[in-house]
Amino acid sequence: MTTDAHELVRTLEALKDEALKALEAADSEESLEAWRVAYLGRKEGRLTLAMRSLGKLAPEARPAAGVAANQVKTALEEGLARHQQALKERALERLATEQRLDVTLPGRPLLLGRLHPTTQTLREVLAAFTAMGFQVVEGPEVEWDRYNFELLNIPRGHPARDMWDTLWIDYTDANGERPMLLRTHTSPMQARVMEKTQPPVRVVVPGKVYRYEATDATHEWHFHQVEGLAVDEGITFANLKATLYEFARRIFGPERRVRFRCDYFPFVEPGVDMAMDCFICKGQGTVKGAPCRVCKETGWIEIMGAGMVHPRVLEMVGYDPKRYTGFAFGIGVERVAMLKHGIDDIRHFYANDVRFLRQF
Ligand code: 2U9
Repeated sequence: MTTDAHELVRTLEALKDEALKALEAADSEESLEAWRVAYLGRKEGRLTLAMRSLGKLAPEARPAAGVAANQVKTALEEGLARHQQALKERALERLATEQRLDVTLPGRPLLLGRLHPTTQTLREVLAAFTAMGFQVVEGPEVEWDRYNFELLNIPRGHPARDMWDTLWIDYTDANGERPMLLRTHTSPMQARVMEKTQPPVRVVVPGKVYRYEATDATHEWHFHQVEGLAVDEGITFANLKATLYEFARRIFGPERRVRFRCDYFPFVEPGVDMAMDCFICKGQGTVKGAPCRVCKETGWIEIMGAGMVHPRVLEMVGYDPKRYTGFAFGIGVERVAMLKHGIDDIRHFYANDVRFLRQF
């Protein structure tokens, strides 16, 4: 061998000693990989660079130096494989001792979400009406005075406005008036539908409504309504009764009976309050001799308001009240859910307590 060849072999031997020593210190997958790149890396690995200089030796010196270089390479590769294997065995040992894994244990159940009770009831109510041919439409929660009140026959300054304690939006128009509000009922959307389309109209409008009032067990400052409207030629109070009777039976049981009594809403004439016989005491007022708490001994539960659309409301949206008649109704969704599930306080719906919510 030439002097150059001897020198290269010595360099290779020194590299081997250094590399194997460094290998002892590598005790993780990452450090083993860093070691492999440093010594055996295909581009910049130190052994790779050293082996490249074999080409610079005299041809007769190459075979012997080449053999030495290959031995070093084999030693490094075997060292690496040995350390990788040892690392794997150590990890397995740790699994078996420190973190015992019982693969026969049943899996942890996934926490499944569910629909809020208001949403469940809302969908049931809507399903009852869509089955009878009503279409579902939704409208804005921020409304104009015109749609929330004026087009519903509740002009400015009219005392009937006191029926709806209103949350006004802090916006003043050119006349110095505050015409923007949070809708107090979903009725404005029925007015919008009538303004845009000609009869026949059969819509139900679900959504959130707002009232400026103190909360207690039966009042919230926001709640959900489903309101409905049917306008066509020849619609009568009999259609109203049949539709709402069918609704009561679908939601509260096929044996339900209903009762209609006069009530006042500015947008209907006549207006009615619909009650159904109590589904707990079957209209008796008592359960096993004790007073029925659900209907407060009356045998009846008031469930919704309704009426024949006021001719002036039809006129204001451009319908001819001599040709068209209609009926409308309004239901409080939380009230229906409270009755169905025996919930005694409307505030539970908005408290976001999973102990309440997971019961439905
Ligand atoms: C138009 C015409 C008429 C909707 C109606 C009621 C009667 C009613 C209440 C029930 C419980 C609201 O949620 S509640 O507090 N609603 O009693 N709503 S008639 O009548 C309309 C609506 C729109 C254009």
